[in-house]
Amino acid sequence: MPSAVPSLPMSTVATHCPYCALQCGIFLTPTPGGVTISPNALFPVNKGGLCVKGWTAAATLAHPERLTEPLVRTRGGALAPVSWAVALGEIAERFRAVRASHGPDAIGVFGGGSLTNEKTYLLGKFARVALGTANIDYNGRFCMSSAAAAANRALGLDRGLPFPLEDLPHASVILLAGGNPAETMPPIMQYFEAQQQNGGQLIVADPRRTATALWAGRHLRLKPGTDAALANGLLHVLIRDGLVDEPFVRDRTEGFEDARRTVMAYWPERVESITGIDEAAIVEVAHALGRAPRAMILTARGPEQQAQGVTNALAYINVALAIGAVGKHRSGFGSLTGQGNGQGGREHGQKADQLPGYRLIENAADRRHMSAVWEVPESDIPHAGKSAFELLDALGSEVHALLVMGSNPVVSAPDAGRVQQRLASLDTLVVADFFRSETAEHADIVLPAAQWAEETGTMTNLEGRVILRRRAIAPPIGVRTDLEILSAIAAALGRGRWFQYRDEGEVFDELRRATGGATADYAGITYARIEEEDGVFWPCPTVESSGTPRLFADRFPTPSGRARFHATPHAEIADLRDRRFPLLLTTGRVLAQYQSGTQTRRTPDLQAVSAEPFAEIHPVTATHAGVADGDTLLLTTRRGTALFKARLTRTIREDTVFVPFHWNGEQSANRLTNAALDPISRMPELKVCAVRVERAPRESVS
Ligand SMILES: Nc1nc2c(c(=O)[nH]1)N[C@H]1C(S)=C(S)[C@@H](COP(=O)(O)OP(=O)(O)OC[C@H]3O[C@@H](n4cnc5c(=O)[nH]c(N)nc54)[C@H](O)[C@@H]3O)O[C@H]1N2
Ligand SMILES: Nc1nc2c(c(=O)[nH]1)N[C@H]1C(S)=C(S)[C@@H](COP(=O)(O)OP(=O)(O)OC[C@H]3O[C@@H](n4cnc5c(=O)[nH]c(N)nc54)[C@H](O)[C@@H]3O)O[C@H]1N2
Ligand code: SF4
Ligand SMILES: [Mo]
Repeated sequence: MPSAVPSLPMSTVATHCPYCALQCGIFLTPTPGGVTISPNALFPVNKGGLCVKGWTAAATLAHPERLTEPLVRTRGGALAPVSWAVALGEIAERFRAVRASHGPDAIGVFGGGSLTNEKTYLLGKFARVALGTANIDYNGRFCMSSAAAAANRALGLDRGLPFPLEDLPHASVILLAGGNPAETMPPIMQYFEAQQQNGGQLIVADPRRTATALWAGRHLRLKPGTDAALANGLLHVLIRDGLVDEPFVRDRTEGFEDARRTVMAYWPERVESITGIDEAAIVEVAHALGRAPRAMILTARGPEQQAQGVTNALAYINVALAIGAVGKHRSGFGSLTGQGNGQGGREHGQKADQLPGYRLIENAADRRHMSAVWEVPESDIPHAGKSAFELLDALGSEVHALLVMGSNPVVSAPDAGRVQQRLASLDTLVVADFFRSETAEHADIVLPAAQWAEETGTMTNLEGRVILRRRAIAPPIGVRTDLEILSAIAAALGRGRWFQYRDEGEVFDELRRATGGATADYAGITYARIEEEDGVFWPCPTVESSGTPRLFADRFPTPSGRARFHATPHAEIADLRDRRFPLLLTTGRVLAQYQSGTQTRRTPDLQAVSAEPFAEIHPVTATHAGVADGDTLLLTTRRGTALFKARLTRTIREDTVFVPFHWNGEQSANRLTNAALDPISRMPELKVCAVRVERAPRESVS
């Protein structure tokens, strides 16, 4: 059905890749068969670089499996096409019924970090103003909520990188903890390459010698779940050897005593026994950081996706503060955001405890501001609701209807077997997506949504740079944008008055008003400015402001103006090993697949590279388990089982097995993972649990 994408008589459009947080600049040229993609060499972030996902992103637009009609589940149990009027009527009727019998909080909303800022904003407004529910959250809880919570506590502000990527090449030493950007955002490697060419050192802490670790001058192959111990060990050595930046600690921080007392017990020998990293290496890395004129510490999902994710991130921040790196030019602490709009996605109100611009839903002044912007009484704005996993876990008990927009939790949520059961116990599941994702397959109503190239909207990349995606082609006939979908459901519920927008720009203008004066202030950002200036960094309070590429130079936005050290004792992982589950399982990504795979498993060129998941296992461990390279492995955890092809490699620790999470069914990593949550961020422990590995019995290998 190539005609599914009628191309408009438009010329080449400068826009951005639909996938990760780098938001590489691309050119889209409409052609009779669809569109062609080429890199935008002038865009300052990717500078002409693209990864294989960006190059192939057009494949999802004219895809034969593209949803083009709403679907409603029939009495017979199948999903059948219906008109928009029928689908919207059905949603309104079912939502009203749930509300009548269980109250407004019984309708949940689950969003995602791939949604534009406009969608994120409108989804938050839709939940509070159209549905009146407290229960809205999003997949970013599973992504970097730990880093966000840590940055807020320690630095007073959460912006993934508080400096632009152009600072990286000037850092003398970079410690990258638990990130594999050579596969997860390849064009960023040009910055690390330039850093090394300038004589800088890159140190990677990862249980696997990844493609990124191969680039690094030094690789710390730590045991999964031990980052806080490593960071505490580094701080211990910095203090012991007189490498703390005392003027910085005195003038710009508080709470150093809390950190000092904690790390006293983390002498290198003990840290070696916890982390598996050589005592000498710990001392050398501490010295390298402490002596570097410009040091950076970057974290990614490795340390963050743990039940002690906030502690891990705070422990790394302690080190960055102790050496005086934070707020210093071309130095600092940052977390690499992941999803296309992982940054903006958490700023504009799809988190259970937040209103747009990082306003807090429990703060009276913030509520008053939003009541004025939304033109609703302040008392009508709900209070804080449940966080992502808690929301999913309440399905069928407290929450009876759910709208999912921009996530595929059947594949991506921890302990996915349990999540699947919960979804099945709902009265009503509504999913808006481009494809019949695994979650859409469980839905009662599926709504066909427009994709990135078919609509306009802003995204905020990993640097805090707000960029603009321009519509290049029309959506297939029958498909609506998410903004249109939300407005239409609101109208069907009798709340249309609050959702009248001419176009995306009008939603953005309301977002600017909503965030004016808030922490993540977008008031001065306009579509025109973004295009003229290659993006604008928030906070940007006025149209005269040039935006803020670098934060924390003079003060920290904490009550005292100082950054805060924390006590960060290392804890055991939540799901401990024993004789039955003797190994550690960790999970992550591969280059040619994206997230739950809805888009990339439908892209033939990517399937050609990575059609199937695998389990990385050390040859010594494989021998113990009696498995050979290429065997089908049965992985069992306390939650479930899954099958993966064995990939024997000496790049992984002997006690650790790695699997990617992009697949479903028997190949689902998340049937194995542990939903133990971080007490502060509510982040699940996706990065570590106990596992048993054996060769799959014959009958399960079909
Ligand atoms: N190709 C591709 N690119 C993507 C994505 C994708 O799905 N596919 N997703 C995007 C998104 S949303 C995100 S969040 C980013 C994620 O980007 P990354 O954080 O780079 O990706 P991950 O593979 O999840 O995890 C990084 C590394 O953490 C290591 N690790 C595991 N356990 C630990 C531990 O306990 N401590 C430490 N220090 N390291 C550990 C893993 O071995 C892995 O190499 O990627 C983005 N880019
Ligand atoms: N085991 C394990 N699990 C993990 C992780 C891990 O490292 N290990 N990482 C976690 C992380 S970091 C993340 S970010 C999550 C991501 O996991 P998910 O939340 O599942 O994210 P996606 O797979 O991107 O899901 C997006 C879905 O929404 C659709 N979609 C994309 N854009 C839009 C849009 O604009 N509108 C609409 N209506 N639909 C859209 C896509 O087609 C897809 O079906 O997974 C988490 N799960
Ligand atoms: S690095 Fe990220 S933004 Fe760039 S092309 Fe690849 S997926 Fe797209
Ligand atoms: Mo993510």
